[in-house]
Amino acid sequence: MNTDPTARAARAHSNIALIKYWGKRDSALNLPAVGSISITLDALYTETRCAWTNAGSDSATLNGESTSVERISRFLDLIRERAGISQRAEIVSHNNFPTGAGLASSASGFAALALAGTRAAGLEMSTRELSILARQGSGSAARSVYGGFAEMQHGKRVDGGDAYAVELLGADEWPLEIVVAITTRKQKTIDSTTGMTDTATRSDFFEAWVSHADSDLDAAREAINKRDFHALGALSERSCLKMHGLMLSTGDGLIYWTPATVAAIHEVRRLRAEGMPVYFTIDAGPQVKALCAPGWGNVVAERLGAVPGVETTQLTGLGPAARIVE
Ligand code: 2P0
Repeated sequence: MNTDPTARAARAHSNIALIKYWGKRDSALNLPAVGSISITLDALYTETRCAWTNAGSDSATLNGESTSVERISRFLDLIRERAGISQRAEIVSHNNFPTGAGLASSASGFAALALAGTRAAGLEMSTRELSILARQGSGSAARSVYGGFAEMQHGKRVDGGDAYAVELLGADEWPLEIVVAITTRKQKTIDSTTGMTDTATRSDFFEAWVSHADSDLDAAREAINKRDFHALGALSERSCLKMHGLMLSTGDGLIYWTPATVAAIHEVRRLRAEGMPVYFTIDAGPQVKALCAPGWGNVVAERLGAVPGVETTQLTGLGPAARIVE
């Protein structure tokens, strides 16, 4: 039970984008250049406790180890400003999955922090306001405020007031299964923020990426509304490959894949050729996520687990919205 009125803990789940976000229209406000559509994952989450204290500075631990507070403090400033407080925060956070390895730990992390931090400061925000706040911590965090299927809107306003996510479907309305194939637990060397900021100025393909994004979103929304698994799967693979093409065309080339990533891609296509309803997607990291029609996760996990270089697989369904746990 929570006995401290200035402390709250929240749990938020990671998400994976099926239609990808890559690129910003405003770095200071963290406004995305393109919208995105994601699914929230049940098995992967962050739990974060925030206590506002009279300490001289913010402090944070992640999985029991002290961590840099620079980005966290900038985010906490937004909550302090909104709540009219000047206290510092003590943040204790746990990820139940590898951090910074292409599994969207910043999405679940900033969504959990946004909820715990605002509630501990006595703020009751609408889900939309929370999504706008979480976005300023990390673009993908705007989506982790919701469960099931969420769409992040790029918005048009310069102040970002219309750049928030909305829920498209609840988790139980289309119970897809996802197999996460982990190929390495190492942290990536180029974080997403740096990578996507580079892309806008150092890829010849950026304008083409942005100009096709809305039609991909329209098609994916339609596939979700119709529960058309093959249409959504094909759009997801294509969005993933277009994003990685964009990354490869950035400067010297942002290459997040390893040989095991490529082997897993081919295995997913082999499974599909055998008649299984499965498609892949990959974020800014080497892990492969296989999107499976309901009931197919176990067999896909077994086959992906046997791919050389795949360390382990994890099967998950769609998860719930961010929520207070203490
Ligand atoms: C996504 N990714 O849509 C894309 C696909 C990774 C690849 O959003 O700079 O950590 O904090 O807004 O949210 C990862 O980027 O980047 C991401 P910032 P974020 O899920």
